[in-house]
Amino acid sequence: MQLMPLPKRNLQCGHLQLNLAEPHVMGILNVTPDSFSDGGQHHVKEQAVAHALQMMADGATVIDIGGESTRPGASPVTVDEEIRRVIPVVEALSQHDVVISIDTSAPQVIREAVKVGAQIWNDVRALSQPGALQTAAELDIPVIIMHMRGEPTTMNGLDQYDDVTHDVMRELQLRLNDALQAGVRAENIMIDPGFGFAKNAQQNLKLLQELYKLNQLGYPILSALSRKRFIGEALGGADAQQRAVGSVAGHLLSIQQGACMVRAHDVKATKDAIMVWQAMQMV
Ligand code: 7PJ
Repeated sequence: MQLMPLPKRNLQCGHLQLNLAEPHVMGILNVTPDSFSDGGQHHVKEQAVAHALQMMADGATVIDIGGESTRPGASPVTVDEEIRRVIPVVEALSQHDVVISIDTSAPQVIREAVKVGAQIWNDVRALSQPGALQTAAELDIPVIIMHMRGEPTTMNGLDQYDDVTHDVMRELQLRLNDALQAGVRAENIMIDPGFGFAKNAQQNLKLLQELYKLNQLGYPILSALSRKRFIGEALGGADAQQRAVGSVAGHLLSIQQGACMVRAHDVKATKDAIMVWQAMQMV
């Protein structure tokens, strides 16, 4: 495993810059009708935009827009449908002072989104779809490379690890190598352990406990465990709506270990926790 100094740098997102020396909240904006935690209530463009503006007021510096549900067993959507859901929202938000991230694996979707103002490619499939590596290199925008095994539909049986943190790092490194090889610039890369993707509850907790180890890979870390099942299990079986405080706790534990961005549904609570952590850091 390659050892590199901890990167604390700026992420250039189009005309906007994120200073990664301080933690950022990425607010989740689902524009899927079957979204597990929104119940599809933000499907309508106006509602989606209003929700994004509220998250910005609450402290989100990035809005992550997703038009494809990646929860286990979710039915796939066509690229056209994803574009139809996502683009109008990107167009509306691009008028505002916020970084727009697109949660997609489809090169066509990110290309269309960038044309209308999106700045970050958040790919849970780590640039594995046909044409994805080349598209990321060509667009020359920040990309989030997440660890997963298989597909959201098949990943649940793929949780055999010797040492989950070590294996996740090794498999992430392979995706990183491919990205760099294809011409993606290191300055544009963020990494994500992929909580809940081909991992059971114990493995997710182990990854959270050892998240600091991912700093060795040499890229800024995004932690995304908002309202996920393992948080609910740690809470003794809380359903998605009851997982906000547990998610804040998990995100703060991630930041304490070096994560510089957290992807959250509950932006205000997350931001408050980060502000307490920052106040402590200042002493
Ligand atoms: C993740 C994501 C994640 C990144 C989703 C959900 C499912 N993007 N998109 N990391 N999860 N980077 O929010 O539970 O863990 S969709």
